Parts: sequence; C-alpha cells; structure tokens
Amino acid sequence: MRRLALVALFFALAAPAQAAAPQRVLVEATEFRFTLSRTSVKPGSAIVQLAIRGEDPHDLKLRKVGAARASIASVPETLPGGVAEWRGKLTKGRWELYCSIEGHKAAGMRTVLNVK
Ligand SMILES: [Cu+2]
Repeated sequence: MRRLALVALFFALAAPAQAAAPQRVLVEATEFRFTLSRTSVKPGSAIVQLAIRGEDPHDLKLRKVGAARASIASVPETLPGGVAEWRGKLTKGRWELYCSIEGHKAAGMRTVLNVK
C-alpha cells in the first residue's frame, strides 16, 4: 500500500513538469532602476513579479517594442516592501519594461526583456 502511494506521488509530481510551466521573472525596483532576475525568457506563459525594494511606490508596464498594436501589460502601483505580479503570455520580441509614474522612466526605470 505504501509503495502504491509512492508510485502515485511520483506520477503526480512528474506529470505537471511535462507541461510548460510559466516562466518567472522577478523585477526588483529601487530608486530609480529595475533589476531583472533574468534578461530573456522563451515565448509563452510568464509570471512577471514586481518587488519594491526601495522607499517609493512604483508600477511596471510591459510594452512590446515595435508592436503595431499597443500591447501593454501592467502591474499596478505597489508600495515599498510589496510584491505584485502580472500573468500572461509574452510573444517573441523585445519588451520594454518601465515605471509609468511621472519622471521615473526618465530617471532610469526602464529596461528590456528579450523574448526569444
Ligand atoms: Cu517608479
């Protein structure tokens, strides 16, 4: 019986690994820059987490560079110490990540995530 349970557990753990799990990107915000846990991901499901490590609130917009339609995804304004996330699909290309709070992008809160 115990062995059967172990076999069942094995398949329960192994099965989800076959499906493409969403790729995660952690974006840490300080004044005034974003630091990415990785600079490229594969196209498909993704979870982009925004963690505010500084002293001011920030938000995060994702905009595909050169896209005909304004494909914008966003994480709402988040307070210091907070974490928020966006889940969705990232298509192949260069995605600009920036903070839309006035003056923050110009101050340096802009980076690029490559989806390839
Ligand atoms: Cu900001």
